[in-house]
Amino acid sequence: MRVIDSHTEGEPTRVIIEGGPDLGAGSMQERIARFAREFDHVRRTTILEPRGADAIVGALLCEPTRDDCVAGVLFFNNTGYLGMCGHGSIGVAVTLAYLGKIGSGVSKLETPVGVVSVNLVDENTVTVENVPSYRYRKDVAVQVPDMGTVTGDIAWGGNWFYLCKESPFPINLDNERALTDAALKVQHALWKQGITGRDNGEIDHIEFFANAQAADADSRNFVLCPGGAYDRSPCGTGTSAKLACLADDGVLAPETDWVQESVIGSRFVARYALNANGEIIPSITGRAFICADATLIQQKDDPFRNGIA
Ligand code: PYC
Repeated sequence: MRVIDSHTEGEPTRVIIEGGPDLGAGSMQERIARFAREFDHVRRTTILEPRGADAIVGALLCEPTRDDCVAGVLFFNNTGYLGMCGHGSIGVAVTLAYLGKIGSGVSKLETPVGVVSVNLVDENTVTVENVPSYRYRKDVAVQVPDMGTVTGDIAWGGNWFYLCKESPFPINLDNERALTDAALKVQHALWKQGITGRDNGEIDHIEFFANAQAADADSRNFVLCPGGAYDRSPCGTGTSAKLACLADDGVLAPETDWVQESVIGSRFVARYALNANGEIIPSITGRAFICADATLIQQKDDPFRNGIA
């Protein structure tokens, strides 16, 4: 398989551009279900060691079903599949530009949770206009072993998030292990106590927030992804979920910048518009850089050709 690796504000994306599975011509939801059912070994080969790493989000490009989209995109990670991925969409846009498949300006991508647009501002800078995002429940308490009662909001930004206004530890890389362990405990407690998003959607991303470190940023976050890795970027879908909460609380007006710092100090500039139905449409701007243009090889006798599961 030929892959292009990039990172978006530190968070890696690996786009399969040749040799990936043919998932047929169904809807994006049907194709991602087929990917999971019949080709999960491709996900594992692409993301897991010895060829990958836990933090990588993979993207498989396919033919879109809609004429107004340049590509269909299916995102996956070390544990399964994602409906949408903000940093990944920025990585896909920069990859398509690197391959000469898109130029500056707006292009649309079809994902399993809807159409997102990517505006290539320059070869590295992209603004993603995400799917409608909303807060589902505010101030939901969960009992967490060793942490007591934790309170957070449940919001959708293309994935389901539980957003805690307070962080159990200062958000910096020295505390990465402690933050990861705490977020894993919250994630498991939500699962155990049957707390879900709308339609029983599994809440698989956890966010802790704290004050920003840079004077010109609004907030700093730590984001736990479904497979236990933390997001090196401020998380595009997570920042969309945050915007939905801020909008619902009436503390961020439409078309106002919100600068979200990540645990490594990288940043997204985010804002939202209201569509005709009064829904929040987040826009996330960040930068991605190409790191590798590579071929993944599987030799037939390699016992780990499908990854170390
Ligand atoms: O940027 O939306 C995002 C994302 C989700 C998981 C990792 N990054």
